[in-house]
Amino acid sequence: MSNDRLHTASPEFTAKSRFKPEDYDRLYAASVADPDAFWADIARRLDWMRAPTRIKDTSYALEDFHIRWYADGELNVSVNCLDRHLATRGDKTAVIWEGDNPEVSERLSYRELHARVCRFANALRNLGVGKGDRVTIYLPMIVEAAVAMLACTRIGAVHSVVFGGFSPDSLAGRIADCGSKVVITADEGVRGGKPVALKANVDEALRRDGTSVVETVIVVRHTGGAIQMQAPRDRWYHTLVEGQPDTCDPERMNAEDPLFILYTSGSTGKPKGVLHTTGGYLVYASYTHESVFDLREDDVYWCTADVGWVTGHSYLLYGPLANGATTVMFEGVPNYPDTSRFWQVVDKHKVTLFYTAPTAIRALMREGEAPVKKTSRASLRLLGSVGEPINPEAWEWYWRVVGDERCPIVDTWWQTETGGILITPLAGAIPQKPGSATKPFFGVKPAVVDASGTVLDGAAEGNLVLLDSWPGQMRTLYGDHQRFIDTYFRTYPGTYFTGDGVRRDADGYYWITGRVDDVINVSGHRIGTAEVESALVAHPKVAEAAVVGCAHEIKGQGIYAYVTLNKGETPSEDLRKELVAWVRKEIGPIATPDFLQWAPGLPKTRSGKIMRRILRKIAENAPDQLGDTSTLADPAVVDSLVKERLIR
Ligand code: 6R9
Repeated sequence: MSNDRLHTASPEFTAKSRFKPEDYDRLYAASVADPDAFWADIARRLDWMRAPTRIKDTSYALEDFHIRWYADGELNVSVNCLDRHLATRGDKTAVIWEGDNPEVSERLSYRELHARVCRFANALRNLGVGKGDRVTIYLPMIVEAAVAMLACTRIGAVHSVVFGGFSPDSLAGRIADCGSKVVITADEGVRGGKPVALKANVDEALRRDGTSVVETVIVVRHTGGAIQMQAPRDRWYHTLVEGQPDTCDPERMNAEDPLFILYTSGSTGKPKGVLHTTGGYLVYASYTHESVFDLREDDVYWCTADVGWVTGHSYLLYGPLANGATTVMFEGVPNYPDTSRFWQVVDKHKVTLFYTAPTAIRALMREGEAPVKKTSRASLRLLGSVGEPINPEAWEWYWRVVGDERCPIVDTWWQTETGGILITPLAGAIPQKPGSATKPFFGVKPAVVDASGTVLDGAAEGNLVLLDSWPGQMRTLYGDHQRFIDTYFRTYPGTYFTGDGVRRDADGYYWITGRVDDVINVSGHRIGTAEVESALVAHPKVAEAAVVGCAHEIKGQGIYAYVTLNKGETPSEDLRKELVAWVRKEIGPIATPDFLQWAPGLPKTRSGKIMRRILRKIAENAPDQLGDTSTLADPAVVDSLVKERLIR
């Protein structure tokens, strides 16, 4: 092993862990040598209405492209997450809900959750929602979000969860793209003591073009805040479920029937509707959840992600519930009422497995050790990280201060597109190096390629591709299969291109270096530079805009915008604030520019292409590394941008 700091799980941990140090190489080799046999065996963990006999049927070759897993199998996701646990785990807690207000929490047993899901599924069916219909869910982190998602799966409807922080415009685009008949929302959300006007945002969204497909808006009464109900479109959730039977016939779904759509940012303007299907997704989410988190029957598992992101789908809801685990759902934020909140919740519910994002760790790290150390955290036994590269300092702090040097850390690399974790330590079996996601999960074949697509061996740095399919892989972009193939399978033919850069060290450990496309990773959330640019140029005073990522101490990456105003407009502090607020309103608070520099002109090639490489270097405060500027149409533009740069 190289001399990076190695963390090996303690003998106490390894004594009980699912995987031992000697297991990984052998199991991994078997999984890639005979994927059919391996994944046939793993699929037995689910309850199938018809067991699959066809296992892996995939080809990345452009002339014969297809991805099918378990194609003749039939199952229902809600049955796997609920019904099958009733006999043995009916009274076990399925969901612990912890409110934004620390005084409010709720525990739901598998039996109660099953009944609530069935009642709502019946209500949806009564509204005419059935197999294949799309349903948009725009809810805060409340139990009804889990109920709504599972109810959709019960009746074969395809959910599209939209994060509650997205603006009416972003919501409208997502509703229109998939043509949802029904939108499920709440009067208001509440985060850090402040209300979020969800229903008002839906009202606003439904005034936009393309949203007239929506027939019904179902509204959960959560805060009791004042809202407008518009008859006959708007219906209260509580009146719809009243009197509904607490059983509901589950729809028989083919393994390849769509399960959900989740929109994510790409390198071009329009968000992409990533589509996952039923069988392969659930096999993969449940198996990785059990393996990576070393799940045991008595664990209390807490993933802090919102259900609006893929992590909230696979590792807050579907993975844990398919495994019969107890999952914590937290409505609030890490710093409310104070910065001890995460650890107070850990102590309150005796959380054993904790999964969060580096941005949260860095933000809490800044507050010092005291808010952590005044809590016990003795229940914790494993920690996880996801969403962006974790810097070694944050890793060591997480290990030392949060985990008291007792809990292994799993740094899990994956994407909305991958459905589940692809590169990760298995805590008992793979020693961890701070900052490295370590090794591929079973069945996963990563490779490092150079710019021309040549696969590099041994220690190497380049772009990360996957050479073969795994069951949790996305199947298409909703309504645009060609874009799916063009985006992921054409750059390096025969492989799936992740959009990430990577280094593999001499020990075969993978170190993700970040996005190599025009996607910025802000606090673990993907923002396309093109999305922010089109929001900026939509402002009447803006002529042109270019957006790049910049280093940000807490968020990992920040948003740095260069803006050229229309002739006759003058830059001012007020206008700067106005533009920043404009982007927040157009896309949502997560897309708020951190820096906005006035640009008299943008550096362009003679053919008119903006040279983002140069803008990135200026935002990195590296004006001496601009590289070749000989193709610039007007080099003077760069000098003035360098002089006026906002980060020094
Ligand atoms: C699950 C999720 C995916 C992008 C991905 C990469 C970054 C996620 C990471 C990581 C380094 C990790 N990313 N986990 N980078 N180490 N452990 O985050 O999905 O929102 O689609 O983002 O996030 O750049 O390509 P998604």
